[in-house]
Amino acid sequence: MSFSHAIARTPSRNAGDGLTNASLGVPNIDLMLTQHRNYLRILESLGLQVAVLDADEAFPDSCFVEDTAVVTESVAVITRPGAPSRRGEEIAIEPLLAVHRPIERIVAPGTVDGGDILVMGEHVLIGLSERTNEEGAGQLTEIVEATGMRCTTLPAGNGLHLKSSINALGDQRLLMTNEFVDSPQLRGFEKIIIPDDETYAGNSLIVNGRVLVPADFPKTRALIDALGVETIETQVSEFRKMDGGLTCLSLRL
Ligand code: CIR
Repeated sequence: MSFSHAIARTPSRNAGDGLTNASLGVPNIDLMLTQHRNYLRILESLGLQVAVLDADEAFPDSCFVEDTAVVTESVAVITRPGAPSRRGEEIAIEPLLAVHRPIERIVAPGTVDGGDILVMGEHVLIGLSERTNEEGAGQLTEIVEATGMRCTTLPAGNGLHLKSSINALGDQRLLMTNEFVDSPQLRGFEKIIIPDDETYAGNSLIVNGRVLVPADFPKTRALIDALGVETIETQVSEFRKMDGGLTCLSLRL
């Protein structure tokens, strides 16, 4: 899938009040804003037109826009985020998506976080996690399969979301942490396994043929480089403190 647009949201000054299990300390908001600007510049350099929503202090996690929607070639599904404190973030996102795609939505009691959904070619992987429940996965499957795509549901693993640990490096190739190596649902995919001391780099992001890799994970970067795929390294340390990273900071379409 090649992308022409992205949607992002500036981190709010109270981003440190968001949800996290990371135990990496309080984020430095000025540094976070710099890292966010650098990230957006990279997306622009890859040919994407980026729409950036203003910060919203009512939602300290709202820079992690990826969780508010699932976008395929033919539909945008507005999610019902699994964390109650994040419900409502999707309201500002919907009009930006409606310009590009027909809108569908996940409804109660379903919950889905976009971070659990990996769209690769005609196939969508849906991770079941504390944020994405069976009901939400079922609703999403029905919506997406009605457009001719195929969905596979699997446990999201040890990360916050499925994409904390697994991301695409092409339509048939997955970058993943070791815990998924024997997943029956992932048979048939080429698997690039991240070293155990670099699991955070599972949250790398392919955009228009290049792979954004978080800074400070040289072994993962070298693995991807060795495939002949160009990597771009960028620092997201302050987002990591809030359990976020490269995929969460944008919706690509
Ligand atoms: C949360 O816990 O919801 C946020 N602090 C982090 C969300 C990260 N989103 C993502 O990986 N897609």
